[in-house]
Order: sequence, then C-alpha cells, then structure tokens
Amino acid sequence: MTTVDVPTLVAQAREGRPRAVARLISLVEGASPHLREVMAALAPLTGGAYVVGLTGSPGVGKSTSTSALVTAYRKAGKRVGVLAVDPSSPFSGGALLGDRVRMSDHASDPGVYIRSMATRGHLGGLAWAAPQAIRVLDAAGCDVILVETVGVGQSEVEIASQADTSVVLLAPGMGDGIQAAKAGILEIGDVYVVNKADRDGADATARELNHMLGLGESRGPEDWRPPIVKTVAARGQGIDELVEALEKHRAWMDEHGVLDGRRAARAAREVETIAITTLRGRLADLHGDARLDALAVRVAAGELDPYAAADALLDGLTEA
Ligand SMILES: Nc1nc2c(ncn2[C@@H]2O[C@H](COP(=O)(O)OP(=O)(O)OP(=O)(O)O)[C@@H](O)[C@H]2O)c(=O)[nH]1
Ligand SMILES: [Mg+2]
Repeated sequence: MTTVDVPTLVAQAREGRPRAVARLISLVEGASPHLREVMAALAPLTGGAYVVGLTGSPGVGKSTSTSALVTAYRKAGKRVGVLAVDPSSPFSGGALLGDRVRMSDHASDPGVYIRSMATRGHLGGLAWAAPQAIRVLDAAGCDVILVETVGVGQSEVEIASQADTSVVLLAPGMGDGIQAAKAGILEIGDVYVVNKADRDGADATARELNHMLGLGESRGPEDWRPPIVKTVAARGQGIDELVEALEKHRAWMDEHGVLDGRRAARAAREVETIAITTLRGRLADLHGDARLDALAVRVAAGELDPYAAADALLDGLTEA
C-alpha cells in the first residue's frame, strides 16, 4: 500500500487544489483503508454545499443539462462540483467518456471539479461511495454539487436519497412517461425536466407527466408541488428556469425544515451501509473459522437451530 499523507491531502483539498480533491475521490473509489482517517478530517468541513441529483434514462440529456447548469452557476459566481456516477460499471471513464467531452467547456475552469466514478462491485455501491465523494467536494468548498446518475432502476431511487434536490429528466418520444411510472420515479422528483423540447412531442410529454403527477395527489397548500421545466439543454434554453426551480425548492426546504431531515436520512443510510459492510467483512473472515465450524456441526446434528447459531455468531462478531 502506498503511503498517504491524509492531513496534507485534506488541507490541500480544503484550499481547493484539484489534484488533492481527485486523489481523495480516488481513495473513495478504491475503498482505501485510509478513508476512516479522511472522513474524520473532512467531517467538520462539510455541510455547506447544495447537492442536486440528476437522473433519467440513458441519452435523455443529463450531461448536457449538467454542463449547462455549471455554466449558469459559474455565472452566478458559485464553485461547482460535478460527480458522474455510473452504477453499472466497475470502471470509471469508459461509459462516461462522452460526458467528459460534453464537460470539456469547463475543463480549464478552476472553479469547477468534474469527476466520474464507478460504483459497481463496491460493497454498498452507490449508497456507500457517493456520499463520501460528495463530502470531499463539499469540503473542497463547492457551493453546488451536481450528481449525474444513469437511471437504471434502483439506482435512480438511490441517488434521490443522496441529493438535497432530485431532478428527473425525460425527453419526448422515448416512451418516458410510461417508463417513469414503472420505475417509480414519479415519487422521487422534486423538479422534472422535459429536455429536447426542440423535438416534437415535448408538450405532450409534459402534459402526460403533469397528469401523472396529479394522480393520487393529496397535497396541502404548504406541500411542494414538483414543477415541470421544459429545456433545450443543448442550446442552454430553459436552464435559467431550471435554476430558478432549484432555488425555489431549496428555499421551500429551508422554510419547512425539510433539508435537515433529508440530510439526516442520507447520513442514516450511509452509516447503515458502513455498518453492514463492516459486519459482512467480519463474516467473510469467519469462513473456516473454528467458531462457525463448531456451530455448523451442532446445527447439522440437530443440536442447535440455525437462528440460535446465527445469534451466537453475531454476538461474537460485534465484540470487536
Ligand atoms: N435535440 C436535442 N438534443 C439534445 C438536447 N440535449 C442533449 N441532446 C443530445 O442528446 C444526446 C445525449 O445527451 P447526454 O447529455 O449525453 O445525455 P445523458 O443523459 O447524459 O446520457 P448518458 O449519460 O449516456 O445516460 C447528445 O447527442 C446530446 O447532444 C436537446 O435539448 N435537444
Ligand atoms: Mg451522461
């Protein structure tokens, strides 16, 4: 294992040095044993960033929209972090290469960090790695962090729990309306975007979405009604309206104490995932362990039931 000078790395990341930020995110991606120390050092530096998740089917325009949002936030003088998470790939870079091209406008801007991250094959996957990478960007002084995730079933629901505000993107002619209902994304969007509004069918898609969002609606006057924003991300059209919708949602969360609750729920999932990962690691260490073998012999012989044996095993595991 290469040596890692965590205090120096953290200090450099805090100053916003891109190399240090990149290195820390690599430690997250590689599930480095140094993460415990890294996270302890980062914890007091976090909480300042506004985290926006963008999800939707492949090709709907997430990266193009993200890039347009970066432009808008940079104009407003904000520092921006972009995290492109690919839950289906064990390699960062590959599938996200196109994103790099679309983000190349921002490559030389020192106020923007762009990073792609693969999470497949990770114990705990997205739930584990994304919050830690977000924490690195937060500590590095990003005002806004945009997290792009390809919508593959469960992962888009997962990313919703990572973000302060979740944006769900649809595009006309992709049968997205029906897909949306199926994937359960009608429950997770705080803001909906119908991108590619330059194409036929955008109004119909927005209408259909509006109708579906209204079904089963039992909102009070204080409740958040997710807006639908039409955009042509490729030309930057509608992006100011999208930023406005995001700011409104953020203000609404502040006003109603929702933001703290969401962040606590996010932290709870993260802690849970780390605890389960730790337990799983200890369980794996037990393979061929005398304690497990002894219990197994008794279960096989009918002397002990498997639940009692599992309890005995767990008791042993938590005595760290
Ligand atoms: N006509 C039109 N095309 C667009 C618009 N926005 C994006 N595109 C194009 O749609 C294609 C996919 O855009 P991306 O931004 O890569 O989509 P994505 O959702 O990030 O795709 P994945 O990351 O592969 O899931 C690209 O060729 C874009 O140029 C738009 O508003 N109108
Ligand atoms: Mg993309």
